[in-house]
Amino acid sequence: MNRAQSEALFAEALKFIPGGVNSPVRAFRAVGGHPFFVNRAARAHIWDVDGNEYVDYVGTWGPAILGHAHPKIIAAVKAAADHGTSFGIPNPFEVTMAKLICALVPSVEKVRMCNSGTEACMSAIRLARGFTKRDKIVKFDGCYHGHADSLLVKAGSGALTFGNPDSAGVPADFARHTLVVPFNDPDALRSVFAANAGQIAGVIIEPVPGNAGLYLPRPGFLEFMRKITQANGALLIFDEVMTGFRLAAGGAQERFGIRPDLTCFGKIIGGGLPVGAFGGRADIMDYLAPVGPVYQAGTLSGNPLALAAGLAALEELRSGEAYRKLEGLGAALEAGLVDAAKSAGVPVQFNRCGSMFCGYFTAGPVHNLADAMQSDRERFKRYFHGMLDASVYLAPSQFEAGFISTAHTATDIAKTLSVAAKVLKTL
Ligand code: KE4
Repeated sequence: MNRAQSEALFAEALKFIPGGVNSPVRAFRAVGGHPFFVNRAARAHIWDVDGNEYVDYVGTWGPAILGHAHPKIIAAVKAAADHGTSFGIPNPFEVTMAKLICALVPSVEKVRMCNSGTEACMSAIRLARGFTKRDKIVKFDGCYHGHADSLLVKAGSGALTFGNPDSAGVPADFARHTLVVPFNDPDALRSVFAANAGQIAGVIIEPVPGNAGLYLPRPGFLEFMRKITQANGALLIFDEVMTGFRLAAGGAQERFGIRPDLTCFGKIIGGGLPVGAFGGRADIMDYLAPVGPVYQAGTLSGNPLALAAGLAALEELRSGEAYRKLEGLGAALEAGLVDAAKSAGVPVQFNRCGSMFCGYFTAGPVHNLADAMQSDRERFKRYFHGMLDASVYLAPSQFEAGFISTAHTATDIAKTLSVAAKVLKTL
């Protein structure tokens, strides 16, 4: 596949941007080779600057749940842009968005908009500490909550991909307040609460972790977390930046019937524009400035273009048809890939939750980070490039999730399965 113009752009990018990318996971470091450059996207397809077309299963890491350049999102952004791009003064979209998030996610009584998932998680942690007057936070190894200092401890996503789950530059003094336990391990959670009685402000979790590939909570694990946090006066924080409005209209918490104290959002609620949000119990949210003592702010928070795009996306998703379609497409992809791997004699553990999925090159089940680390990454590399050269773009790391959109067609799925059947045989 000719990617000469991408190569030229990458050579130029390397001169002016660290690693040639504005976010590390894009650099293809985990799979080898160089990233391609995209200048157009529509529905479930992307085109690179050399004119190559790909079926896209990254979906800009989650926001493109309706596919790319959805007409209603484009129209909403264009209409909003005609009236200005930012005011720094309250605008009506902020009220509409806040009301809609509260309507779709019952645990959210009040919500604050910000500009990224990182900001949302960082602010939720600060709020939990301010509300409980405690310092310690519990997170799970392999879960990624953005790149705020206190959360870059045994983190997933790019941090895990590059083998430095504990980033340089985070003072030990910060990291020591972050306690890390394995996902799906109630005993470890019980021990950490026993050893830190009265000191834990909150537990933050991706209810369905999508930053070490994808694995699911074992039955009862999330319920156990709800109980043990309640019993210890700690807050339960669901990081639904990825799962929010994707796994159900009310996110993973609707799917699993859990009511967290705080929830973090991002991605889908910006329709592809920069966005984040965090919300939850009103008594906790009212600890935020200007009402309460916990400071949090943002020049572009509640930006009219991002909210116009996000509102168009959420209104489209509310129809309910979207989730049935996503489940159907996900089930078809799963069944086909499992069959293809079996016929090729390649051990693959395929995990899926709705329209999020990951195929691990390992025979064993994958329920946590340790299991995920068993995957044969050399095989994944060959699989990734085999699929890419056949015009199917998967996440460029074994430790990322794949995303299906409502714009994926049966033809896209059939093509993906036919390509996978061939590529798996070459591994
Ligand atoms: P952002 O700051 O990238 O908007 O969101 C951080 C974040 C927080 N919580 C969860 C569950 C997330 O998945 C993310 C970001 N996800 C990664 C993909 N695994 C973003 C891709 C990237 O870093 O370029």
